[in-house]
Amino acid sequence: MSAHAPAQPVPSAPDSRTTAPRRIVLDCDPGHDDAIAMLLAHGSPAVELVAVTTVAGNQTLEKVTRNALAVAELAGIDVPVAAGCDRPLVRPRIVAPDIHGDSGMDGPVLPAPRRAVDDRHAVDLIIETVLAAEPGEITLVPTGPLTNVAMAARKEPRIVPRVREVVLMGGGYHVGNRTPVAEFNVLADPEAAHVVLTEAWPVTMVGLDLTHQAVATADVRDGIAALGTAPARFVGELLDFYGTTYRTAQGFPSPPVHDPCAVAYVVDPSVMTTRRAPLDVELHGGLTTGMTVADLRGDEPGPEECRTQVAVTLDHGRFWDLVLDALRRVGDPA
Ligand SMILES: [Ca+2]
Repeated sequence: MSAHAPAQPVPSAPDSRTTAPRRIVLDCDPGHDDAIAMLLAHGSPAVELVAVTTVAGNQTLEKVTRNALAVAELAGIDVPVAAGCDRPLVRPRIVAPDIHGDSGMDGPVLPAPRRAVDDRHAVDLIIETVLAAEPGEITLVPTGPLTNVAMAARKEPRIVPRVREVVLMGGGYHVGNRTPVAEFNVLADPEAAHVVLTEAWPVTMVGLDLTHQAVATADVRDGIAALGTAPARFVGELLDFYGTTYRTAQGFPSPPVHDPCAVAYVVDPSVMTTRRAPLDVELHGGLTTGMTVADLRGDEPGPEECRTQVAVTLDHGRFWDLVLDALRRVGDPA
């Protein structure tokens, strides 16, 4: 925990930002829960999804990019979808077929995307989007391994003070999933996670401590089914497959839907409580590589001392209301 840069003041906000939608870039590896994160972002008036970028994670880059395009197709999401890094910065690639299947999004029949992937590399699209916007306008929401976001910060450091905040799904301060202490996204590319957690931008880590509360119970799934639209049926089919793998591989009676939690925090920060804490990731442990370490000792530091915070407690009912409201607004695109 020695390499903490001084706290970065949040850039002064133009007045319009208090009412204008929060503009986000979703950097993802669809992924059942990434797909639901895309739908939540698209259907929420409080955020404007400006780009989707993909990274190798739950499956290979080729598969997760195809999945992102398929979700964009079925939900009528008309923003650039750009492919990024096909492997971690340093380590061999790991994927998660035990949870997400061979396609990375097994379960539903996916529509054939009519739209092509953007010509730009995801890292360049992130950089261009942040530099083209006003300072403090763009929020980065990574829901896969942090390779693209770390590369963007290293390639173009001018983006760092211009990003409003990084709200990431990854890590956990008291539990792991891929190992006893490491969460998949962080374990997949811990060096990238180190870069992102220690850059001089505000970071909210929405980790397993929080996302394990976001379970898709039978009631939730009934509510989704009752919507009756094609995107809602798609989510139902995603949750059928994902619920089965989570039961068999991880012993969860109902599956935790991780990635939309990060989007939900941007949509409405009151959906969860947070605690400010210095954060870093273990890179050299024999048993603990990829573990995110939060310093929760003593009083909670102020924002001037500490740029990083962890998500703690989710309002389960409010969270699923946000997801259902978004699906209702997505409707049944032609
Ligand atoms: Ca993901």
